[in-house]
Amino acid sequence: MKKFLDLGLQPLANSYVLRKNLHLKEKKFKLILGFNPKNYLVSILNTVPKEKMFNKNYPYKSSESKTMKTSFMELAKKIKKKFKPKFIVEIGCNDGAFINNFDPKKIVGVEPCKNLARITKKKGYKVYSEYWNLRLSKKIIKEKKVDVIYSANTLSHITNYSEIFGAIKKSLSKKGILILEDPSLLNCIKNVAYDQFYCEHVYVFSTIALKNILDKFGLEIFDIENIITHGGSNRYYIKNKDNSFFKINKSVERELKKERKYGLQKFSTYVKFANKVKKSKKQLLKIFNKIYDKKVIGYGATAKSCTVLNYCNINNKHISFFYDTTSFKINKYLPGTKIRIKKYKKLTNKDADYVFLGAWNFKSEIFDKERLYIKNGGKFITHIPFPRII
Ligand code: DWN
Repeated sequence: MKKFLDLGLQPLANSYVLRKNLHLKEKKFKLILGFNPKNYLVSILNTVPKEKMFNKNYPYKSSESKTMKTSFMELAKKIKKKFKPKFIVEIGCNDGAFINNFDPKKIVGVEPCKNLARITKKKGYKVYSEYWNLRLSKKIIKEKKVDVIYSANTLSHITNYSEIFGAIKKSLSKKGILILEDPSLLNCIKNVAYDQFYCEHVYVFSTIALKNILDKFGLEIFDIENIITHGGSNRYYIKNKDNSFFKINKSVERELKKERKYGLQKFSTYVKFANKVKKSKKQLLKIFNKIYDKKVIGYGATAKSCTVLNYCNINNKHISFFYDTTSFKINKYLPGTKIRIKKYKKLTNKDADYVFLGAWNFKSEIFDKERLYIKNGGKFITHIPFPRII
């Protein structure tokens, strides 16, 4: 593994701190990014045990954003029309934002975070509150194999990818497919979105690396969609190599070409990226220092914010508080930086002169919601694709 970027000592991104624990020392780990010259996979070097991150206190809920709900709804329609599955499994079903577009008789979820599994179960769905692995997959396919396995923003969180893909391969029916959706490395590198890396994101996949990994399991990508979620993601349609029901679409070669042209197979691309990240840090700090006497708040206490703020040494002296809609985060404090999270209220110009966009990936949705604040001269700070005031 060749190292290319050191993002410093970081706390666990989704471990929001309770007020009573503010005096305690947080556990931190070294966030270093590396490139595997053999299969071109980009990953973090020090992984954290899954039980420390994905447990009954996991605070992130997919249903908090209209963008995500719409994206899931549209995909569900497409799956029903195009693939007509009799049995679907969602790995990482979170609070049911995708699953609830289906008949509960046709779909089951896998969600190790018990607080989220409980929410999805309450909606009437069967959920295995366990980590996805070979043992669980055997239990699920006891009666029938799976026509569609769907997983959004989850597989890149699982350290042992051999077990994931091995279990998926064995679970698919003859016509069965895997639909995998994750932030695209190409967009991440182009947008200098270094905050896509934190303890939970073990990998950010490129198509080139994913293809190399899948190859080892006799799996192949047969279609790719570029989608807008999470700052630009790829939705990969994957099948067993001996499944001849689906032809390989031109989109696959097109995506590979785009990535090769940008140089995602070369280490030098990541060295350039690391230099841009260092410059981005300086520029963001410059902005915060320039407006040190203004009222600044944050919007969207994301896991991504944890990386940016801790890496750039921005804390509760720079940002008074964050607004967030997620019940599990409210009245807690951002890890490391100890910035308080308050229950979301529509922005007013009395609230803040500047608003740091933690959830930059939902910029359109947020700007639409905060039209009045913007119309009255309110400003946002973003670091994507480069630090600036908008
Ligand atoms: O992969 C992951 C992604 C999918 O979700 C996880 N590892 C953890 C999490 O990452 P994140 O926290 O960076 O994700 P989001 O989706 O960018 O988080 C958005 C946050 O902003 C949520 O806490 C909800 C909040 N929000 C808000 O307060 N008002 C979001 C919107 C759209 C809003 O209008």
